[in-house]
Amino acid sequence: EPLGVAVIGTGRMGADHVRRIDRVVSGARVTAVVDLDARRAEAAAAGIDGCGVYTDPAAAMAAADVDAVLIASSGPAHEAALLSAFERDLPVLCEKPLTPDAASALRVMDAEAALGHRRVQVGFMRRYDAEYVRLKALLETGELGRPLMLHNRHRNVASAPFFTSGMLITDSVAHEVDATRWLLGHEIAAVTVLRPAPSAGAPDGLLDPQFVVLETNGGALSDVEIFVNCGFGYQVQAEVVCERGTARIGDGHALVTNVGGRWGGTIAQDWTERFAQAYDDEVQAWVDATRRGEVAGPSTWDGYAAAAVCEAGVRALDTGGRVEVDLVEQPELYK
Ligand code: ISE
Repeated sequence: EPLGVAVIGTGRMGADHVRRIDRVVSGARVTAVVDLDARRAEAAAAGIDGCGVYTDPAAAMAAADVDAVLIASSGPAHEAALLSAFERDLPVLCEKPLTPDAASALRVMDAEAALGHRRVQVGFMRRYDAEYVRLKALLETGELGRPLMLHNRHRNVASAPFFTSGMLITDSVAHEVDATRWLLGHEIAAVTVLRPAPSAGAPDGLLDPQFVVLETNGGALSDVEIFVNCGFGYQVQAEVVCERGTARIGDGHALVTNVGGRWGGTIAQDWTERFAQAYDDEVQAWVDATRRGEVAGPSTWDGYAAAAVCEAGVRALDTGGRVEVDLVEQPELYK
């Protein structure tokens, strides 16, 4: 029996995940879609045999053919959906951010801990990207020595109209927060945010780009250029500098052309393109683990830690100062 999945939220990511489960992933089918906008939900369900259409997440979760939940609604709606899933003890793949701030992430973590077992995989898809996976494997060999610095660049063509200056951190740099913690195996202890005069290409009032410095409890520095209105393409690059060598990913040199007196290649235009394979592998891994009765991948603790770091980052942006990150003690369940 394939896993029956309810997809909550049918915006850009949700609609992409519906297509993915329907056509790419094996062992699962979409049995329900949920959106506050019933017409959008209907459009997402069109062509999928027997797929229920709902406007209320809890109602979808109560359906007999729903075995698991993929949450892809907006960040502020995640907490309620997660708590409803816990009430039914349903496995969840929750898009990042887990929740928008540390206090709500903590409530979610407490509720999961009360179940006594993990139920949530958080959608930090970079952990499934082939280049990131190779970088982590290389670091783990120890060949390069201890990591000293990680330089990250994160560029989007254009930001959505609802994007705020804080969202450059909570929505975008959240990925580098997780990648830094995962690659280095450190927690992030403090955040500083610097910024140049905003780009003329950014919407009025949006502080874009920003330069974020993360200090880890393992004595490493991770810096992030976040530029969400760069205009030219979607780029995610990382270079780690270790005691005996460096390693770098994201140059996108898979295909280099020489033509008309120039050499070059193309640049992806958004994350669904750059990370297409990572999303496929992430969702497949979630389905496979769920069918085995297991939970793997980024945990609620990872989602909480990212939320706490991002919250400190937004304070650092607002105050111009260095803000320390205060994490609760890690519950046994996540060790
Ligand atoms: C978006 O929500 C994502 O998660 C993308 O990966 C990121 O590049 C973008 O900046 C975010 O807004």
